[in-house]
Amino acid sequence: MEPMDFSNSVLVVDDEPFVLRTTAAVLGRLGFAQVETAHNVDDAMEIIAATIPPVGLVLSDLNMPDADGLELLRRFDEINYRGDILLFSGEDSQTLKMAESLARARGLSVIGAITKPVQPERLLEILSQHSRAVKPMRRPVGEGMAIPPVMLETAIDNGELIPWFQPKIDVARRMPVGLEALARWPNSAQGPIFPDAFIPVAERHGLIDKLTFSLVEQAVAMDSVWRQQGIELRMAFNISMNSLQNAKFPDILEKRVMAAGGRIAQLQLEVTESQLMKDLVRPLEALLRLRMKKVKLSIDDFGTGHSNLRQLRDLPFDELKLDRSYVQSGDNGERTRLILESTVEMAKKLGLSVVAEGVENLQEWQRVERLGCDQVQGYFTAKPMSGEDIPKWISCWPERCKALFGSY
Ligand code: G
Ligand code: G
Ligand code: MN
Repeated sequence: MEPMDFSNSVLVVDDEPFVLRTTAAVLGRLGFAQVETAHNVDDAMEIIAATIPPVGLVLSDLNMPDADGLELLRRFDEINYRGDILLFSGEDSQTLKMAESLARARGLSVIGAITKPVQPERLLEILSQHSRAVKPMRRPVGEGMAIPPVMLETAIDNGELIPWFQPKIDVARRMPVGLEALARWPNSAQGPIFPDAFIPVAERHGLIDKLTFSLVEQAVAMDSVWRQQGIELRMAFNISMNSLQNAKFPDILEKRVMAAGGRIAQLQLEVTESQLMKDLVRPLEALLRLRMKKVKLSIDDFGTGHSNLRQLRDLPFDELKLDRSYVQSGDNGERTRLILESTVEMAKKLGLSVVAEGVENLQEWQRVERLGCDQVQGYFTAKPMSGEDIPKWISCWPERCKALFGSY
């Protein structure tokens, strides 16, 4: 087991001053150099944003007036907090367990949930069991790369950001039916930069429309050439929620697509579920307008946000893309399987086509096929590739398909 790193800050969140003082004292005795305290969620978030060394561990009470520990978990999720979390509460252990699973479901790193009062021995036991404990939190995505917005803008203007494509395969026919365009910046001054780093910068600095339109124009131009060669695949683009805040976005997009020689009705647009649920009213106008232009709409990364299918029923979507965390958690047992089964079943009843993302092997393919997924997108069938490689990939597919599936 790795030695514990006590050089990061620790934060204790509790509304009771006495608990704060005693817990902080215990942590100090355990060897933490810097112990911060917050008596509510807002203060906690400020401390996390401002403290150096970064907060690598948060101990939080579940029950607080106003915003409680569950709210804290939601806000951690929003900022992508990557440090460890230890929950404590006067609640019964069942409630604590459920809070723990909620935090895990949000992708947070929970190292334990204990009942109050917090015993020093119990705390030490948990901390020493976790070699991951007390590591620095990940910086907000993109910030670590420190991409200056002017550099990104110049790169977009110079066409350095290009679309790559990942095929979507129809499960029943085992044929490619679509391509998802994924932004790539292969030759920046610092080498290749991935979308996780530059998309947030583009969103923060008002460059996301410019980026999207540039990719759409390039991809649509390639698509027209492919169509002349008889390759007809629906092209999908990821659309930021920022773009959909603007009711004019659909019209501008349509003009750009036409200028590049394509038709907007041939496109599919993907909106990430977790972004979607934040503010439904404004984007709804843009989404409806897109639908009236016969664009196909997808909910991306389904299962990472907190919507349910009933909320989605009234939104104008055609397709649901199951997040790869569901698709890949194959042997996670009965409950995951049940959730998956009923999600797919309900989605289909609502008339949505279901795409399984992140299928990496034949076993996962078979599983999502049994579930009734309509399409698959994943490394098993194809990794994202450059536009130049697409025609060749298409022509090799029948051969490759035989090799992949064998006698299955
Ligand atoms: O290939 P992958 O690493 O390409 O993409 C990482 C993430 O970046 C995915 O969540 C994907 O949706 C997002 N992404 C990729 N290209 C674009 C794009 O052109 N626009 C937006 N908004 N997101 C993109
Ligand atoms: O837009 P979305 O968030 O769905 O972006 C798709 C992301 O998933 C891209 O980053 C793409 O490179 C990645 N991806 C596609 N197929 C697979 C796969 O089979 N396994 C893994 N790990 N990632 C995948
Ligand atoms: Mn996508």
